[in-house]
Amino acid sequence: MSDEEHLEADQRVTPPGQRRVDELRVRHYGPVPRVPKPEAWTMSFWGASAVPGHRDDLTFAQLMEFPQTTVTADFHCAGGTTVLDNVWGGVLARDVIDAFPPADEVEHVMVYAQYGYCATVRLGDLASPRAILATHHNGEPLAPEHGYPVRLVIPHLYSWKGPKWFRGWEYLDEPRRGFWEERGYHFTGDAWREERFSYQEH
Ligand SMILES: Nc1nc2c(c(=O)[nH]1)N[C@H]1C(S)=C(S)[C@@H](COP(=O)(O)O)O[C@H]1N2
Ligand SMILES: [Mo]
Repeated sequence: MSDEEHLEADQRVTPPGQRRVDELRVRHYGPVPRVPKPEAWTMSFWGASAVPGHRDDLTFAQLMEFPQTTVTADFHCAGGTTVLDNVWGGVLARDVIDAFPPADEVEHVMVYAQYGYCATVRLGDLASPRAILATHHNGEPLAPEHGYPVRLVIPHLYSWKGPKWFRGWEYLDEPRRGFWEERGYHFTGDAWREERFSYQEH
């Protein structure tokens, strides 16, 4: 539940430089994967794991066995649009981190989608209490173009940090830039600090 939901829309605070729109727009690079059977969808967790060299695989059905929850959150695209009060249903990313923990020194994670899209996130952002591997949006399963069967949402970061068609993550021992971070976008991407572009890092 977002803290501000009880306020009228015109009293709500949104991150600097954002304008409100009523609905999610479809925004992504490349094609929408065809997913005939979500049972066949797999996710992998590897890299600098707590158990060196360990790789974990999870099927969609196994992800569904984690505790299910909802997170109500505003959604901020770095292009400047915000959609208020999305209800995301799914599994908290921190529960998956607890099941497949990183090595102690890990600070960054590369999150992957189908077809190679990836985004860098700080482990602390991925483990934050409202970061969710979402299978549902406003009570319905995700539409194909919005990430079916599962996408990551980290509400306080710009939404490019949340891959649709989520395929897993890699714990990094050295920081590395993902798809947009390599193309001029900010390494950490906190919407409340307006961290849009890589030139702001210096
Ligand atoms: N796999 C994948 N996920 C992605 C992207 C992408 O290009 N590929 N774009 C990101 C960006 S920039 C935004 S704004 C949101 C858009 O989500 P929506 O299409 O559900 O509105 O998805 C994010 N996740
Ligand atoms: Mo975006």
